[in-house]
Amino acid sequence: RPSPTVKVGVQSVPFAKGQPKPGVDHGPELIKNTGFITQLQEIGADVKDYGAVDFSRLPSHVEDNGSSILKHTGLVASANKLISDATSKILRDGRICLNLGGDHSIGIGTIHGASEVYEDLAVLWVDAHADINTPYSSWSGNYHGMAASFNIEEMQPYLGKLDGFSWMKPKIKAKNLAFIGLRDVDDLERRAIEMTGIHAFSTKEVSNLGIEKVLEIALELICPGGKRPLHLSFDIDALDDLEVKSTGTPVPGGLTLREGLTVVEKVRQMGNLVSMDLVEVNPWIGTQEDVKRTANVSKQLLLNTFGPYPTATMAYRRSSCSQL
Ligand code: NNH
Ligand code: MN
Ligand code: MN
Ligand code: MN
Repeated sequence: RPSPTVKVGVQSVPFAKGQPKPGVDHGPELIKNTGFITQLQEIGADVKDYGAVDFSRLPSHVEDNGSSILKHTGLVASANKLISDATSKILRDGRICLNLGGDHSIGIGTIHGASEVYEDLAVLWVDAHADINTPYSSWSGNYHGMAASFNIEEMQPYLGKLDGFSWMKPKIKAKNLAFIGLRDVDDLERRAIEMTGIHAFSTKEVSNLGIEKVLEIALELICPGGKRPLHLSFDIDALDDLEVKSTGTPVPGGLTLREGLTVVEKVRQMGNLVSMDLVEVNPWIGTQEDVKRTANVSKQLLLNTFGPYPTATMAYRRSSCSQL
């Protein structure tokens, strides 16, 4: 009965330069301080802490090209090369790689690293935003809003040649990526989604169909039969701004915590998860209460992703509801 031991490798990815707000590089520390690793170990998961991706040799500051609105291109590029290599290494150790961000620009490297090890990787991108801007379409110049496009094959013609990114070999096909939770998408991002045929489920689909159905459809589209390896990129702002306040760009009308938990539970059930990001947790935003709540929500998500017995199943077993 006990599910086979999950083997997880956790790495902190304290990178904040993909967006303007300081503090998101302290996300990993906040999430780790919830004690989720010990809690998972106590229920039988094999979790190894790999510490933080080593950014010590990154320059602390790189002058941006003054004629461009793009922010910290050089840093984002070199950080993601390190992230990609670190991710591949954990995967080659035979563990699921759990990346604690950091802002979502780290998805450039985590997905690249995972797709180097697992050909045919599918990506489930859970986010209020599509993060499919290009260096040309982005109005903000923030790389966390472009992370998806960097790994999508069909987006390559639109990215142009950027200094520092020549190491990237994008391998994700648009049809193998699905968005869930979208509700703040730029016009040019809509165009990119339509043009490439990426599967996109906004919060409207979630309320119309229900999260279970949306997941069933999305997962069957990107990894039919659960056969393709899966990367889950979970931006905490996918959840409603009432659930999560300590994040850089909260958006109202989002997923409830229960819906978020259903996402990770379904993914776990499918059994093909190879890597996961949990990003945009920023302990420098909000009140102490907000930070506590955001940390706790993050912990719940991780426990229900990797815990052999999700809290829901426990409650169900203990109750006398078996006749249902
Ligand atoms: N679409 C906007 C941009 O390109 C916002 C992205 N912000 C995010 N993404 N938080 O998850 O900058
Ligand atoms: Mn900082
Ligand atoms: Mn994002
Ligand atoms: Mn987002």
